[in-house]
Amino acid sequence: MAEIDRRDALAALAIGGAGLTLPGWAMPAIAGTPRLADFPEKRGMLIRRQRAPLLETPFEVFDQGIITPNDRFFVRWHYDDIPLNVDVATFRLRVGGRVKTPIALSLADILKMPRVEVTAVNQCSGNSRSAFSPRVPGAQWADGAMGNAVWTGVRLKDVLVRAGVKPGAVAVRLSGLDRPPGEAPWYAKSLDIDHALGDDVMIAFAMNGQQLPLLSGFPLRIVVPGWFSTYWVKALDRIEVLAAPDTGYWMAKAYQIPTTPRANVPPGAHDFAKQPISRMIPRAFITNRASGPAPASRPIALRGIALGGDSGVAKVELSVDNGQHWRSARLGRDFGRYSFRGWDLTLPGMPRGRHTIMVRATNAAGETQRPDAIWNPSGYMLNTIQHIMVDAT
Ligand SMILES: Nc1nc2c(c(=O)[nH]1)N[C@H]1C(S)=C(S)[C@@H](COP(=O)(O)O)O[C@H]1N2
Ligand SMILES: [Mo]
Repeated sequence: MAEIDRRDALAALAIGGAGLTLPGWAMPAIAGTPRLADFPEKRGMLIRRQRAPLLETPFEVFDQGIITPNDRFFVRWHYDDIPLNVDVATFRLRVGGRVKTPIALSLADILKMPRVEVTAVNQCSGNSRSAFSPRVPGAQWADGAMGNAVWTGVRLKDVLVRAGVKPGAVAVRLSGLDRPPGEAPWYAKSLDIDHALGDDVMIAFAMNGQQLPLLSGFPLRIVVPGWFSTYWVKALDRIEVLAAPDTGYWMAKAYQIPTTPRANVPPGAHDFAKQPISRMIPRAFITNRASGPAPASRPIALRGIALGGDSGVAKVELSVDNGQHWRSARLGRDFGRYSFRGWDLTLPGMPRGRHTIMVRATNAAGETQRPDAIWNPSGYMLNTIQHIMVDAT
């Protein structure tokens, strides 16, 4: 069969590349309209919405390892019409706009380019939105609209250089194979030209050493380490170099945050200076226990994960006295500044009664977390200190 031949050709190319042995490009397909039973690439997810899919990672997955497995990785699409199959032989990534030569790259072309790899957290801007009080509209995510993976691909910069960026370019717009209903605007996000031409931004074709699941953006997705996932455009097939800032809906209207520290405004406020959401800020979580009873006077072993945002995790600390004193946790292996970092700490036994255990992360730039609530009308960027309650009996 022709399909199999094409697959083999691509597999050979993939295996010939340095470092990664990608087990060939298979042509994935999800039959028909995704429904509960039709997410074959994922398992055990919290289904927040069927169409367009919003699938949350159950929190216990984060206690099982620093890397989030592909089949447990959260999924978020804005529009119903998402790619349900992709022909790996005819697929092209087009680069146009303010370039010397518009180009169309096949997957085989991309597999021949120099590869880069990064371990990075992909976190939705609205992760933990269900903790906003008063409640705000949007997906009521708990803390599982995030995940950490090893991403392999090519630099966006290298693809842009192939097309040749012309003077006067100010931004790069990225969009994918999903389609809006009617006249709604295509899902498209832009990065400033300097950011796009930097070393970090990647066009990934592999996630944890495997091709991307369709739901996670097969065959190519943008990875913007340290930035919220709204910029991590999935099923990327179009790159457009712009000579003026992107005034499209998804940059100028959606995903706006207050310019205040921690994007925090008084509950109910709508009239404030805004800017597009961008970099992430530190967060820490306890993963091995939830609120509940514990024997009094017995040590409590705790472990969890932290993320630094756009710089690495420098320390994770816990407090049992409402933040008056903090004790440093031991940090786990360092997978780089954009990755989750594991931590653990055994707290001394506590007297009978109710105790609050707080955990906070501080990043290498000295940014940390605060205990007070955050509010903004879209429910973005929550990083309030997390806590659990322990009833020592
Ligand atoms: N093409 C496309 N890319 C997209 C989106 C989308 O709707 N379409 N949603 C973005 C948002 S808001 C998030 S949170 C992430 C989710 O990535 P994931 O599904 O791999 O978890 O994809 C981003 N990339
Ligand atoms: Mo998102």
